[in-house]
Amino acid sequence: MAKSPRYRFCVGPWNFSEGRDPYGPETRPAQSFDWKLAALKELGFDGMMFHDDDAVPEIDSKSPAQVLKEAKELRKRLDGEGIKAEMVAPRLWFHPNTIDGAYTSNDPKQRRYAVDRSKQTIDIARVLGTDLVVLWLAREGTYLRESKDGRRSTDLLVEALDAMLAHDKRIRLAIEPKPNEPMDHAYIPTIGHALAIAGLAKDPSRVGCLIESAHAILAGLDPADEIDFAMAFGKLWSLHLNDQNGLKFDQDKPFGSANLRVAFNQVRVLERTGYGKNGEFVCFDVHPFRTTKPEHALKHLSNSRETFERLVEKARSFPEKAAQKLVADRNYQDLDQLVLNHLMGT
Ligand code: GLO
Ligand code: MG
Repeated sequence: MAKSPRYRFCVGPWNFSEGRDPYGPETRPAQSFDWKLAALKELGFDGMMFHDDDAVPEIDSKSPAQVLKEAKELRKRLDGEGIKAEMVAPRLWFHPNTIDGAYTSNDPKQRRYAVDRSKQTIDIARVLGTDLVVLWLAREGTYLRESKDGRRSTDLLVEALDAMLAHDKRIRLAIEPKPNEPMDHAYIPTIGHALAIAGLAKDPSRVGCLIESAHAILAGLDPADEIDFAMAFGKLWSLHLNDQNGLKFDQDKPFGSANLRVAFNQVRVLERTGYGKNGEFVCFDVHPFRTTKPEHALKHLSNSRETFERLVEKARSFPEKAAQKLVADRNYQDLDQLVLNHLMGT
């Protein structure tokens, strides 16, 4: 397999999932954190992503001091294993206080809960040795348009960003947009929205973004273009590669599984724009197919990485000169076939 020394790989504990969906229970047994950490090492990955309650389980029942103590213990474990914590994300979509949204809830007490929990996430990130906090704004949107005021919600989101930025002068916030699911419509559906709202924050230089392939596809966009756009702003601080077959629920398929060419173009722009050169990780936000047997439950991760590495090879060996000639001649017909032939290996 190709070696891609520039890239560092990572996944989150939730990517070792058990197959539950809204219509049926788990199809594989749950594994412990230790098992997941060992698996990640065995796969040769370099980092792990954390929700706040992945880092400190049952976080809501613990005192701030206890939370920090457990975070410190985790840091020790990770250092001992040579695994970096890539980011920490506040899980603002499980707790009863987030039922009507978090930062944009109509209830001021619930909004306070969301901001306080996010500040604690920042404290955990600091202990784990990362300056990156990811905000997947899961419930910041509406089930029905009339239930919230979009302008006010934008102001509330900016207020929340400012509160987090003020809490720690070094922390960077990466917004992970997604247009739908679990909401009907989300307030920050695309990278354009994420970078625009970053501009309203008190310190825009510390608000950037994270692109997930499936989320871009769900917005009807090309993930490669989203990557190029974010890189033009110097704001792509993390990446969730996966795949998605059209406008359905969020499928989190293995990278390249649904559309190899779309995957190729993502890798091509990463290569072209130098993603990873400042230490950014390539994360796979993928899940096993529900039918997957326990003994195959790591394949979605190793396969995603294999596809990525092979596409890096394809990007590096792309017949650039021949392609440029066809571009100059406006011969997009043959350019199309050149790409297909290259991918098919002929
Ligand atoms: C779901 C998101 C989710 C986030 C994770 C980190 O659609 O992709 O997996 O990436 O919670 O914030
Ligand atoms: Mg994601």
